[in-house]
Amino acid sequence: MIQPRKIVILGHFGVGKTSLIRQFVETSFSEDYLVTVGVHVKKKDVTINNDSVTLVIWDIEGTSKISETRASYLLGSSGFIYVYDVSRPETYKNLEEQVDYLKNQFPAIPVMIFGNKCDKFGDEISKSFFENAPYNQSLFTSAKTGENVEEGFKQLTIKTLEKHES
Ligand SMILES: Nc1nc2c(ncn2[C@@H]2O[C@H](COP(=O)(O)OP(=O)(O)OP(=O)(O)O)[C@@H](O)[C@H]2O)c(=O)[nH]1
Ligand SMILES: [Mg+2]
Repeated sequence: MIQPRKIVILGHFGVGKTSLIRQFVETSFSEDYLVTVGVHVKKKDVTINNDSVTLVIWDIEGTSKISETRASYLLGSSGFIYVYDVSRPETYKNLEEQVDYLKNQFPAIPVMIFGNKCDKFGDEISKSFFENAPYNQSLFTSAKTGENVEEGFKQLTIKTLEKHES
């Protein structure tokens, strides 16, 4: 039996945390913005190499600083997803600092960075800008089209399995 994995989705307000989870768990998307207050927890089983792993996904309210997040939301996590919105610079201006904070506080826990709303890439928002440091570790996702959403959650699940095995 593989232990369930607690995954916490972090990032500024409105970057698409709830939408990414909805796309991943229910394969649906809505243009409406309903601010998350507090925390919502959803579960989904993923299959990795014929093994089923239950993800317990914590959808928390947006915050510009992780240090202001309640400690109880983060405790006991197996993985973190830090989400920014490629169309809103204020959501990635402090990205490095936020990811460093997580890595310092939780050195053993894998972190994935999602550059979300990648369906908006085009003339005004250029993908190549994000492919340069410090954003080059991001996976570009779209909760709207579903691009890389399942893939991203699966990559993180694999990382959590590697950590537990070592
Ligand atoms: N075009 C586009 N819009 C998106 C995408 N993801 C989310 N949105 C829209 O962005 C808005 C905010 O989405 P949410 O998922 O509620 O954002 P959130 O990060 O959960 O927000 P908080 O709970 O307030 O922190 C909504 O209007 C969504 O429809 C995406 O990938 N592409
Ligand atoms: Mg939300």
